[in-house]
Amino acid sequence: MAIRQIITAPDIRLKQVSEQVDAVDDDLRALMDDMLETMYAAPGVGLAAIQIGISQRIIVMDLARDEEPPAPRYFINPEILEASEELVIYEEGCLSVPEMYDEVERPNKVRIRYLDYHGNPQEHECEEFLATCIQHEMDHLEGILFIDHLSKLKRNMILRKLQKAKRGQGETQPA
Ligand code: GNR
Ligand code: NI
Repeated sequence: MAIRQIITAPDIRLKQVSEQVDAVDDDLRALMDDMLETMYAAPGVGLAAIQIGISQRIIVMDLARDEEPPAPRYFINPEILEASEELVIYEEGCLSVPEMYDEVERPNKVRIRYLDYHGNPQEHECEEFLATCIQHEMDHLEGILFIDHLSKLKRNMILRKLQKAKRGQGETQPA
């Protein structure tokens, strides 16, 4: 297992639409193990493969509290089958938008279909924070960040701050 580097905005790689996974094999499971290790180290509650530069429709997540045993979840090729009309607001953050937080409104319940760690199809009804997280991660698969749900003014303010922070670190990632 290995910790991979997380890409931060602004970076054109985060805007890619990720590709469907066609085989859940040992190579893919090794990648998901690395993603989970990277997410735990960050620390974060979810990670999409594109955040480590891999443009495939893979998500890992763990919403267990600190005092609870780990509860890793893996979602491959996830699809939303149904979303509630009822919306809910959570304060979101993103490992690719470091140290920036803001409120985003999304459906409070989503029914999803996906392949699990073993490649078996699953259907699950997600609500509340799990529903928000899965939608946040599925946005990454479409090249969308939570800041894309904010006003243009707020988004540009955040992107300017992140760009400035990158210049300070002397980073040269594609904008
Ligand atoms: O660690 C994370 N916390 C979080 C908080 C509120 C809503 C979504 C998230 S996901 C984020 C990790 C991340 O960037 N996943 O893509
Ligand atoms: Ni994110």
